[in-house]
Formats: sequence, C-alpha cells, structure tokens
Amino acid sequence: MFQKLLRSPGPPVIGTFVKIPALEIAEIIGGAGFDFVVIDTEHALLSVRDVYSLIVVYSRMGVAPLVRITDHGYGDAQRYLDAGAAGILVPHVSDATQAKTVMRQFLFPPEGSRGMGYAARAAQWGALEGGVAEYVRAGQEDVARIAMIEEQGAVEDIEGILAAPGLDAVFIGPGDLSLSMGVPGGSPAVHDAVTGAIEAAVRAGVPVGTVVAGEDQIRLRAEQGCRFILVGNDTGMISGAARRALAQARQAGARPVSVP
Ligand code: 3PY
Ligand code: MG
Repeated sequence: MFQKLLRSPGPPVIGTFVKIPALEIAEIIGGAGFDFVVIDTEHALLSVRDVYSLIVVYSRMGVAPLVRITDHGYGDAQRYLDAGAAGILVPHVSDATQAKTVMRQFLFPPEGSRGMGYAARAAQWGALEGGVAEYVRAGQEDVARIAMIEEQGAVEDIEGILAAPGLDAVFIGPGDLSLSMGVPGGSPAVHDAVTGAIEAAVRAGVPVGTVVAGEDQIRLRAEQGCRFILVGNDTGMISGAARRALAQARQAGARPVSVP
C-alpha cells in the first residue's frame, strides 16, 4: 500500500508521526486524510499491543501504518510486520554494512532471514487468498524497508547504504543529523547535508523522505524529489492547538467589549 504510493507519480505523500496510543486520536488523525502515519516506538512509550491496535485502526481507515522501531533489532519489528505494518523505519543506520545486516532481517529467505508467520494478521489469520506464496510475496514486495540517515557518517556513506539489498527507501532525519554534526538544527550546514542526501537518493532512484516544518520547506523538499514527507506529530498538533486556543481566549478576555 505505502510502496505503491511511493512509486506513483504526482506530489509526495504526506504523513505524520503518531505517539499517542488512543483510538480517538487515531480516528482524528486518520480522518484528517493523511496518506500514511509513522507509529513512533523510538520516541514514545508505546507497547507492542499499542502498536498493534494502531496498525489495525489506521489500516482499516485506509492510512498506511509504518512503524519506527527502537533500534536495529528483529524481535518486535517482526511482530509489527506480521501485524500488517506497511513498512518499518530503522533509526540510525550508520553505514552500508549496517544497512545490509538490518535489511536482511526483514526479507524472507533466500535473500534474508525473516521468519514465517502464516497464522498472523498479515496473512489474514491463515486465510489469505493465494496462501503462503502470497504472504511471502507481500512480505518481500509490499512492505517498505526504510533506513533512517541521521548521522554524518551515514551521509558520507550514503551511496553504499542506498545499494543495500532489500532497502526500499531512505528517510533523512535532520534533528539527529544536526546533533551528529555538532551544529544547531536549521543551520545551513544541516540544510545542505539533507539536500545532498536527498540528491544522492534521487540519483540512485531510491525513494526518499524527510520531516519538515513550514510550507516553504515542504515545497523545497518536494521540488528536490522527496516522495514522502512527514509533518509534525499527534502530540505536537494537540499541544499547538491547545496553546493557540488559550492564547486567543486570553487575548479576547483582556480586550474591552466594544458597545455599539
Ligand atoms: C530526526 O530528525 O532525527 C528524526 O528522527 C526525525 O524524526
Ligand atoms: Mg532521529
């Protein structure tokens, strides 16, 4: 589902990070019409069961649910894939060797070492039309395996990372990149490093995405060739809306009522 979106022509697909394991928030975010979400286990205290519920709700709403995993491990990620996640984002992939090792885990043999879970949700509880062959095909072809490029060394080794077997896309993380470069986020050096990584991915024909703030950045990254763009997260949207509502109320309350 997400793989198809990545490869379809037209403007980039738009998603947001999800950190709140409430079905109400999932229906609000999903109902807003995002193309995809990234359920964020790296920076939010989501249990495996939370992730599972969010995958089910978002996929039922036609919003592709990806999961950002906590590290380079296989265990929970395998469960998310068997739960029907449309893709996995792997944080901090530092070089080509790591990219190869990590991606292998999410490919079925002979290319990789992912385990068979035919009784799982991804195989419609064993009733998938097309049987085991379709479960394996979908696992190889329809799931997006995405490496996050968010360290200076990763930007330097980007050509090698892009060539890793099984890698379907890369996501450039400007926040951690700025920390790794030792310069403030939003500085020209970070901006240029992100641009360079995007250009390398476009040259290699690998779909690339990033996270942005503001319309100008969205326009720029779309023009540069980003195929998927993340705008904010559910917690930030609630926080922003709450602060705006309160500020407006305080401002209005402090103004004298004008009597005609
Ligand atoms: C980063 O910018 O480091 C990210 O991980 C984006 O969420
Ligand atoms: Mg990061």
